[in-house]
Amino acid sequence: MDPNFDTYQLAEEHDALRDAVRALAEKEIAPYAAEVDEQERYPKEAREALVKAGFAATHIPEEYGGEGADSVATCIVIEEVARVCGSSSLIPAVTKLGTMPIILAASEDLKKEVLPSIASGENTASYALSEREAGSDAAAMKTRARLDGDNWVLNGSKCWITNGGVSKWYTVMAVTDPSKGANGISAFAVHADDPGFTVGPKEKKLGIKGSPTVELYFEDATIPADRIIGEPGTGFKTALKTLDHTRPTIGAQAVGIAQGALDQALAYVKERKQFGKSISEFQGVQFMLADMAMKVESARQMVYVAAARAERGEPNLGFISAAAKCFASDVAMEVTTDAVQLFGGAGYTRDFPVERMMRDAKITQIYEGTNQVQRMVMARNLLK
Ligand code: COS
Repeated sequence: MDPNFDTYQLAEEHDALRDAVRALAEKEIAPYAAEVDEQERYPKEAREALVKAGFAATHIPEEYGGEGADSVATCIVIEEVARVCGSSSLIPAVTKLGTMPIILAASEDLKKEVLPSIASGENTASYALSEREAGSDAAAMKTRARLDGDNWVLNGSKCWITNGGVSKWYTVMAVTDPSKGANGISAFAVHADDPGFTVGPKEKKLGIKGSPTVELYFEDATIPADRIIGEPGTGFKTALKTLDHTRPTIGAQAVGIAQGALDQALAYVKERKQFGKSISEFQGVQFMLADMAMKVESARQMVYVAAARAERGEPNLGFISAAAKCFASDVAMEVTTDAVQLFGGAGYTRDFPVERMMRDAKITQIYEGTNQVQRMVMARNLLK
């Protein structure tokens, strides 16, 4: 056997991409991260910088004007932005989430209608699956869509819509045949200007405060018939297939937030002196740092494997995408909490970024499916 050790590593292009995104993130996104959080405002500087550099929606295929970057590359972009600002990393992450149903299942005409303006950075997209009474049990949704001549007419509401109000395009799942349960749900592309569609006020959140989270309302919202994504009744499967591709991106966001907190902690413990020496000389501190770095690296590897498998179009992505998201987000919560601990009292103040990172990490255990749902998905895959 002649093992080829070159195969289990990132491509040179991935390393170059990381360097480029890290440089941009540190120069053009990090300086605004605290302000974006404090003022709960959209990170417009990050959006502009990402668009200008071609990093806002790298996953869009070249035939629709995009970069055609592979899934690992898109994870690297999200990870490096998240390392300095969790809110800003949702620009590439949620745009992938909002457009993936279209990329996976829409007609060629609909792809051509939606994707180019996302690829250029002119527009972003959001994903609308959850409702107030249908969170983990997504198939229990109540929003209805009925065909009326040449139009679909939608009624109901969606909630927890990340970057809602900013996005121009929304992938919306709605019931078209209530007698068929999950197989009576269809997916639609809704535009912000469609009549009968409105956006509610922003939620007041613990973290990712720079990313608006809103409700969407559909009151006889009327869209052209050809804005259905795929065949009627396929919307729930498209929604779950989408999550198979995008849960690794939340894993990437979590890895980035954790790495950011670890880097801050490493710098701080070298500077901070107690008992007449740098606290980095204490073995208790060293063991914490080692554990933090070990967990971040494990999470990173799992995220890239999940993304690579999604990129190859492998079947049965359920286990690995859920595992990557779940593991990485649990790691992010642990590592950011430990980073605050290493900063001591200073870590609990907004003078340093680790308390923001700890607050931002929490959502990664909740959205794109709670980590309890991820464990359900993993267990179902193990037992089937
Ligand atoms: N890809 C494609 N199809 C899938 C799939 C996947 N990954 N997983 C399941 N399906 C299919 C099933 O095979 C089933 O189809 P058939 O009836 O034809 O066999 C259908 O989809 C429904 O699946 P299932 O019965 O497993 O659905 P449940 O209602 O039990 O829900 C969970 C499954 C809980 C996993 C799903 O509702 C979920 O992921 N919930 C969390 C939602 C979420 O992530 N929300 C966050 C929104 S984004 S911020």
